Amino acid sequence: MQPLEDPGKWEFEGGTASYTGNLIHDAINFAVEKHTGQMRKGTDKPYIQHPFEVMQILTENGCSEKVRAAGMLHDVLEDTKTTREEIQDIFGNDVLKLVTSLTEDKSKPWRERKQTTIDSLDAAKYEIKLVCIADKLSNLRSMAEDLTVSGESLWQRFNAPKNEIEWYYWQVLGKMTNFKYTKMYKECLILLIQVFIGVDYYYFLAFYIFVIVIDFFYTPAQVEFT
Ligand SMILES: [Mn+2]
Repeated sequence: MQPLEDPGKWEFEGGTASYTGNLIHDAINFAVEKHTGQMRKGTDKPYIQHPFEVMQILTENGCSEKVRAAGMLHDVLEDTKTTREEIQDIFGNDVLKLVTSLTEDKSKPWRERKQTTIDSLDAAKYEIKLVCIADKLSNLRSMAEDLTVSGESLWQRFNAPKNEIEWYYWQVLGKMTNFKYTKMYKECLILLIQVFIGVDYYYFLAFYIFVIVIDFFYTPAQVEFT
């Protein structure tokens, strides 16, 4: 972490946030400023809760400062008027590259956009994949929460039907198998099953323990060759 010194003001369109010279502090201030007034789709929750959650997930999973900053900033290019130059000036090229890779082209139709994202994950750097999993986990947590509040009407808020969203999430998770031992990957898997297949976490856990117990006691029968 760099020291908190050289306080000043950023000057960008519509914003006057203080900057500190510290990557994480600046990413927080920048994202808060840029997402001001935005709400999460179909809810009364401030949008900024989502980037905060993504950054928090990345912190819990031991990610570097640059990855955490990219998590905080991952939606500014897609959902606000932020320019690439602004990000480059304040956060440098590495963070810009991460944020750009996580930005979808919203002028394209939903299915095409998602297919592009899925295909890009094959060659994506691991830092990009980390932010991508954290983003999906944050979204899945919201879906699970909203499902208990709004029930199936939740799906009307999305730009695609439920089965298409399910397809997209399974495809993305399928590209993340090299992270299958991380906490966030496991939580994604549990929530995918809970949200789309409707099997509650506790049933899933009971089943998981059952499999482990069976695996522990099961010894294959001796095969004799004569
Ligand atoms: Mn996001």
